[in-house]
Amino acid sequence: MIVEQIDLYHVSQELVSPFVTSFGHQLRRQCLILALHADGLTGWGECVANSYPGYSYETSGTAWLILSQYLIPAVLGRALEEPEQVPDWMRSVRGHPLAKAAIDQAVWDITSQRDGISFARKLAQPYPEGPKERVEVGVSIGIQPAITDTLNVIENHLKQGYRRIKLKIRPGHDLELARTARDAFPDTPIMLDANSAYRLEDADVFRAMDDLQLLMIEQPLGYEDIYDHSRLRPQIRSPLCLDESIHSLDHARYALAFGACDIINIKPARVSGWTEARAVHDLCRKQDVPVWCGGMLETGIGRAAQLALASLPGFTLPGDISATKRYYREDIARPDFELNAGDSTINVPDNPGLGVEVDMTRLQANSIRQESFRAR
Ligand code: OSB
Ligand code: MG
Repeated sequence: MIVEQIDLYHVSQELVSPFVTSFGHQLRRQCLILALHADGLTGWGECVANSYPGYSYETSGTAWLILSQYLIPAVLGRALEEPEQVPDWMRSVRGHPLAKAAIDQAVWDITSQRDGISFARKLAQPYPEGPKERVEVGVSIGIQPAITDTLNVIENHLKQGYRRIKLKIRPGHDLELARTARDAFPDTPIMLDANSAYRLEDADVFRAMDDLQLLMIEQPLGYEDIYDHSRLRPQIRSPLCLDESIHSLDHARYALAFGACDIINIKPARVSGWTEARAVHDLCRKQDVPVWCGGMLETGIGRAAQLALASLPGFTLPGDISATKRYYREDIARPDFELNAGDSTINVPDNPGLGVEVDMTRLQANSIRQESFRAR
């Protein structure tokens, strides 16, 4: 199939509740939605870069520039057979994994539609067991005004059926929060995510959490660091998980070789897409390192693709993939994803491609910029 046209939409949506992390407050969420057209089919991708470069150096604005000037021209007019070809088409562009992942997702979607199978089935083709039908998920809770507010939010989500709780921390809002949450919910799997807010010299804070039975501590140190994490890890008993530091299969290899982590959070966008994410999964699986699928407050388009990734056999820990209603009142894709309350899982779509339908009216209504690019 020849890639004929790509449409870009810059979307801004209101979140159901503000999301506060060590790197900032978010009331609205921006992203880019990409539609790739070939042979009468449309593949969809989501670029999860937001308005502020707090998690990554990329923003929706830089991603628009990199996509429109470099990545889209590198893809338009080309003969697409399998999605595994596409990372090579984009390789001459350094960095910008979140921009690349939008194209990568769209080519996985369109080729699985062409093959008449779900994104998950196509991605899981190398594994004899195939994709899981439903995946375990948890909820990621932002920093609240007071610890008592956090306790209420946890309770509320446990009532909705979520079984694994992730709490965002930052210096000064960490040990007491973790202790109080552990005391209030003694049997709940609880983990913490620092989003790179600490330095190695802060190891005492994490050592003081050794007796809290935390599921893991995610990304305490620098967003590009691997070495200091390898020095922190032997000083603490909680399992250490890397998010921000893993930008590619090579970074995952370095982190495991250095002993920098026990667990990896795989966000497909952070590693340029699903082909690379699957390779990170394969590496970790070979070395018995558990992985889980992270989230970036995705719309239904991104969420469907997260579920496809999390359906692979090495994803043994609950992902940051919550029900649509936890993020958006009215999403741009249908149907909404819902939690199976009995076992804290979400079903993996099994119809061809992503298995969601984009609501064009809502997409247009939520877009602040839109442009189409055609092959010459
Ligand atoms: O660090 O995992 C993170 C959201 C935006 C940016 C970074 C992170 C997150 C989350 C939310 O934790 C996960 C989700 O529910 O999508
Ligand atoms: Mg994280």
